[in-house]
Amino acid sequence: MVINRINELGKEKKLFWVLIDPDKQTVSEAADFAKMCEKNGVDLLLVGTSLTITDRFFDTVKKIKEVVSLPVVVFPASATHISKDADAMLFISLVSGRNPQYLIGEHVNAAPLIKSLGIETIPVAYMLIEAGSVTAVNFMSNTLPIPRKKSEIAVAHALAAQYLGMKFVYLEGGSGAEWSVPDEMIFAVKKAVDIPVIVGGGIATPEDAAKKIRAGADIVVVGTALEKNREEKLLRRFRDAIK
Ligand code: 1GP
Repeated sequence: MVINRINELGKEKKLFWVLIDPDKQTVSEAADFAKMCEKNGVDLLLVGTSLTITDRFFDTVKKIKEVVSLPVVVFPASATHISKDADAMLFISLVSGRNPQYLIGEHVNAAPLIKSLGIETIPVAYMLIEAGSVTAVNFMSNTLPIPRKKSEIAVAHALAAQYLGMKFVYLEGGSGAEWSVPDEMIFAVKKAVDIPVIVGGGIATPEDAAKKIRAGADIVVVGTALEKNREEKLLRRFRDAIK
């Protein structure tokens, strides 16, 4: 089970996850990048996109799975992103919002197919945090983010998610966000909950990643910064900053 692997590894070290967006690259570019990630210390690959612009999603998951032994996990935007080729999928409820479609609706649509394909699901409380301008995920989900200075609101949501039995909290600025999640908020959430805290969105430099770890993140997710600059050296700098 991927969740056990994450939890075992998480006992030893902080984890570095990379998000691969199939809309931003060809299938073979994604496969080459996945191999580069595996070679340079990435712990897990997420595959996801907030809009589906191309038809590459499923081929990308399949191809990446063929070329790496890292866990490949779908980060779905909706019930249409169910891949039998991935090792698991994040089963994310957008708990910071009050849009029932993303709190439970997409999940109900997805559940029967997930069951019949036997896909592992990883329950994640997904929380959008104000990050400068409106992000794709804010707009597409039709939800308001939690204000940056209101750590106590983030803490209340994270605790509620833990009491509901969710296994991870994901503090999300949104892909390509102007500002990453504030360190004070990460610190407050980490202090309050017992489940691992994932932080992503707008983490543009290894230094910023290190700050998120110091604030209490257990797992850091990087996408855009590595899409812009696919260098092994940068991957290693992120890895060193996180670990
Ligand atoms: C988005 O947290 C991820 O869900 C990654 O964000 O693309 O800004 O790194 P970036």
